[in-house]
Amino acid sequence: MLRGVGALSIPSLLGAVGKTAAASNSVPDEPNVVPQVAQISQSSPELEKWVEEVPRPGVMEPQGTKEGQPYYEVEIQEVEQDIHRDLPPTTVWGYDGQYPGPTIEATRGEPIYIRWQNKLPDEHLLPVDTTIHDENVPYDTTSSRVVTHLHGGNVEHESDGKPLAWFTRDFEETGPKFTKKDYYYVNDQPASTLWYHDHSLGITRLNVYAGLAGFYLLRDESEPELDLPGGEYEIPLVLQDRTFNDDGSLFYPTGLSEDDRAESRPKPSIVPQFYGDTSVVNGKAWPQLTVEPRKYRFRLLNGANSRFYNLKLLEYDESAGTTGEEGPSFTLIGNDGGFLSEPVQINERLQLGSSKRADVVVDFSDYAGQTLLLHNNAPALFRGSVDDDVEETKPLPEVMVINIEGTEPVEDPSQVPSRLGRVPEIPVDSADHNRYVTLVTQTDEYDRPVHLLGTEENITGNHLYDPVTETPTLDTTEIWSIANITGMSHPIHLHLVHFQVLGHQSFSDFNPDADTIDPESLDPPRTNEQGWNDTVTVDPGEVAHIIVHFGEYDGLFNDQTGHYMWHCHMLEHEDHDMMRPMEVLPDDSGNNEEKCEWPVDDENRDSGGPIFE
Ligand SMILES: [Cu+2]
Repeated sequence: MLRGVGALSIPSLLGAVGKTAAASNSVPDEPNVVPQVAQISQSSPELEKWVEEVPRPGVMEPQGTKEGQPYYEVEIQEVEQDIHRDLPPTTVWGYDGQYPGPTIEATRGEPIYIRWQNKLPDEHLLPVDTTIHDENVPYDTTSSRVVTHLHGGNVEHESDGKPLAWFTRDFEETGPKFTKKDYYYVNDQPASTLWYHDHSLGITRLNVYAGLAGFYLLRDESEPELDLPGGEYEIPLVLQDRTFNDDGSLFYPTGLSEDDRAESRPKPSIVPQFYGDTSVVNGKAWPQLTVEPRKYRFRLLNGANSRFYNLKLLEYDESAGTTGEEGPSFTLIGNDGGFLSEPVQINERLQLGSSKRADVVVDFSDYAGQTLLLHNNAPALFRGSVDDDVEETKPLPEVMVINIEGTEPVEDPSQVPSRLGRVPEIPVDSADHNRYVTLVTQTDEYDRPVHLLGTEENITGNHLYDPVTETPTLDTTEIWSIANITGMSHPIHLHLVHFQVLGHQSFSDFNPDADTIDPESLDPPRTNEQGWNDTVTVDPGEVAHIIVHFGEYDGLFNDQTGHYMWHCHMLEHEDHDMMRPMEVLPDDSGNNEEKCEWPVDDENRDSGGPIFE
């Protein structure tokens, strides 16, 4: 399944870009396309592995009702939490004081309200680079800025939790796109594994790393009829990587330690990517999971800043620390946007870029009394293949150990039905618009690599504050051809919508001038790209083609217009500066001046008032 750049070298890639882009633009002479693994000397203290059980996040309870619907208040707090037995308590940021935050259990067809409340102290927990969007971000607010995005939420733009809708403690100061305190989640989309996390402009990587993430499980009333493993046999697992200081505090770099240009760079400075050396699952370092010999449903989420996971269960000798035969396979029943139409057994590896979810069932009934390792073979700085030099690329092979109790299978009434969700195919010939966008690397004013998103007209990339270029119209269908002309893979996320992956092809085979995309000519979607996705991983040297309908489709999803975002979900990239607005226009007239105001109005931003009504 995995494909690398292979014989296609970066220079030939750029040659291809030059050819196709010649009419409209040119590629810089020496773009910084060769990625660096961040040279960071810090390592975590020695922690004994597999000594503590993986925690299960609690479930959030509503405080009352609003407009007859459940109403939640969630305080974002700084707290101390035990991440590992051998570490002093770690100061983290948590929703309701918990890292990860408590799970929100929602039901399709039942809207809820949430007031996210900032109760953070004055100082940020981690080193803040104040040069990121410094013309548009106040770095001198009296508390850290937060805003909570519901990832995968088909929600109104006022409740999307977009980066410019940030607010400080007790809503004292608000960003230019802040419009309301009580977010409204309509829950009119297929049952799925959503998650909520911080999305504040310029500091998303730090706020999420500090702990601001949690699950949002949207369920369908008919879901129990599927007889999937449920209750204590259904476990959400957020996979993350962290590095710790000896005193238990979270380590996050202030810059690249082996950077010969460090003198001319801001201090602290954002790093191009960050990879922690310790596996943390549901807020526990190096945890173990104890299960019965039966089927379990896992809601897997890659909640790491930059790291890719490429997962498989292997038999494991815990005392020797060695792996053996393959363990049970994952049966994929859903991904980002809900159930697949039918289950798929993953025989290779399950790949998850940052923010991707996989809803899987694993049958442990043949493994009573055994130990398994959740094994990851994705190198850090993932380039779509797993044969990179191991030393250079800081892999994190050991994610979590699973101990299966007992000596023989236990009674298990659960099943994996052959039919799951409804995924009506969006026909390629229904597309109203083909959009060609690019992923590129440039250098910023401090000579640091900066990743950007470009368009057919400006292939070398736009910055966040450049005028909006992605303006789909409600109730139309678009094909986005996403070309990666950088040296690494990027998980590309669209807010608001779920799309279907048409397939992938080599950049050199791609003709942006063609009138249509022939799916037959593409490499088919990867196993975990079937069904509804909100994030697609695009490997270097390839083009990923997705088809997306804006608005309700065949009775699924709901109509929304307004200002949203699309971006790379490697958090260091989305902060700097691989994020762009996406404006969903209400109709074909294009008459949307009120809602299309971008860049933002300085006067209104200074006064903290909303300009986006
Ligand atoms: Cu990226």
